[in-house]
Amino acid sequence: MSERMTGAQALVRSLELEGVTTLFGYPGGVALPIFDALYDSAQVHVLLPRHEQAAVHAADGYARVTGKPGVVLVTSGPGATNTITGLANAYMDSVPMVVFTAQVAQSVLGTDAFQESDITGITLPITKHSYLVRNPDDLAETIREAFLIATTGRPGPVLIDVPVDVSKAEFDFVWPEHVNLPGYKPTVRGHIKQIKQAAALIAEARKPLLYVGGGVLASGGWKELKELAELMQLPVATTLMGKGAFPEDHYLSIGMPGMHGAKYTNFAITDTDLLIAVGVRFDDRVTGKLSAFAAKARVIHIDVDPAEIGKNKTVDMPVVGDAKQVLAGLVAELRKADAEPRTEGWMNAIDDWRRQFPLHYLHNTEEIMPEFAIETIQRITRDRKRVITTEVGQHQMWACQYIHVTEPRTWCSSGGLGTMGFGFPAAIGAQLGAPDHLVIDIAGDGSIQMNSQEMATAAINGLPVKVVVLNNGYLGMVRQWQELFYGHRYSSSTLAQDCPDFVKLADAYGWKGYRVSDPALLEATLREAFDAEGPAIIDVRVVREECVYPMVAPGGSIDEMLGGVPGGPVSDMLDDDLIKEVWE
Ligand SMILES: Cc1ncc(C[n+]2csc(CCOP(=O)(O)OP(=O)(O)O)c2C)c(N)n1
Repeated sequence: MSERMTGAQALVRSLELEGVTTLFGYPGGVALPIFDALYDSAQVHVLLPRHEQAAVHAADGYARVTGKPGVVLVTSGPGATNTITGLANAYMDSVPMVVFTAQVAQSVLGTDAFQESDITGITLPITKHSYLVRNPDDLAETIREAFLIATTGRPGPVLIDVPVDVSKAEFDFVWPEHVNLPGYKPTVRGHIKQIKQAAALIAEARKPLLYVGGGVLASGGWKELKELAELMQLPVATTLMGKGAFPEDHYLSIGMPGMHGAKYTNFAITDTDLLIAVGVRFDDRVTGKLSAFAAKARVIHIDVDPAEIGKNKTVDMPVVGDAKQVLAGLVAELRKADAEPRTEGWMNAIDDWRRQFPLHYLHNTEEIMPEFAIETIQRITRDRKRVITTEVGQHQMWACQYIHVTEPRTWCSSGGLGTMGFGFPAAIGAQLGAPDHLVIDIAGDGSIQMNSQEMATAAINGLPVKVVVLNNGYLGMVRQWQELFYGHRYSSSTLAQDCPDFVKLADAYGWKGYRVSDPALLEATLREAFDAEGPAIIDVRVVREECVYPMVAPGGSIDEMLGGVPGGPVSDMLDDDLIKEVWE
């Protein structure tokens, strides 16, 4: 049955029918008809951030913790262009999202009208799909398609550009019962022959290893992953995007591989005879020098996106399909074959490396070591329902190393794009999606300043997020590279620990603000802030020139790590010749 309404009302009705309850929106001229229609919605709650980039990151955080698509609405021109970093971030990390941009009227489209920008053109390479709606009759179907495309196969952001004449026009709204998208049929079920062959390889292998990424979380396949790992006693390395797909306190968990992975993780990958890659894309931050990555192994690659297979690494056994389904298929085949685990010796070897080369740092009773700060966060929150988000930089890598994620969808970090300024708005979105969780953004003093205006959003909306700033007065990761590879020439990487004064900033926004520089007071300060009722920021003054170790130099092979040997000052652990050789 049809109902007469405007395009803007139809858009809102379509969102309601898609089950949307939260929208991250920032208004402007040509978006006003849609915001006006939203004013009447009892279902869709609109969160007004202070910047459109933050709206998209918040929607991203919301999507990561809920598994539901994030929804954004912005105005044309600058509103639309401000979404670009957020879209690219979501695209790189395969996060489901539908972003509506309002557009100038079609009568002036292409004339450089006020606040016109070709947003579908600009975002073509960073969206899974995009639409320009030319007729109100197409709105509902477009929205249905967009939600389907965003959330199925390999998830990703879809953009819908809505000219103001379309949102103002009156027409007869009909909700399409079915969507038919010829040419869009993601392969969900893996090919049974390939699954059988992969299962046979797993049953035979002596040194198999699961290399697991965000695809497992996107597919909801964590239960099946655990079943497979336990059935065959397979060690599991989880990437930055895969954290939470397998409990990191499990005895089979061997942590994060790659540039700042533990030595034992990278040694295990270097020595494995069967790499079972699930929902990963062989990112260069993981593989280092590709020719040396798992060079002794046969490779099974399971991914829903066929374009990923063989993109970076030659694969022996591809399985295109949804990770959850393929993992379930592998478990079924291995059970049918009564396959027995054969990895005792292999796990012992990995445990030996784990004992010999644990993650470690030098303890300090005078000043707070950044690693100690993160270990403390881990220790005092591990039994709570929590979500950790991060910004980008050294603190992010230390968080990867020392935060042990045990529950799926409780970790949000910008993996592919590496976006400073992501973590705080993502925490706001995560808090909306998981209201009963303690949500903590682990930040650097550089990154937090990229979206600190959102302190207003959290305060006004009663979102009790906590921001822990590891304040080293530097763009620390840049400084680290300059220390190691540019002769300590700290060009444009020095900030000021006292500017801004984060405690005063907290006061300005109605937040609680804390500062701590004494290691003995760290735990109590964090506890007080985490237990405080509203949002809180903790300025943790840390040792300024600490480096993240171990480190694989860019382009180096992952078993040649700098630092990371226990005992003695870190500088003694670095092999200068190796740095030179790998870097040059
Ligand atoms: C938007 C953006 N700009 C620049 C960079 C490059 N970059 C990567 S890490 C980093 C420094 C981050 O500094 P901070 O947030 O203080 O964290 P720290 O490394 O000190 O822990 C920079 C500038 C980036 N990743 N994102």
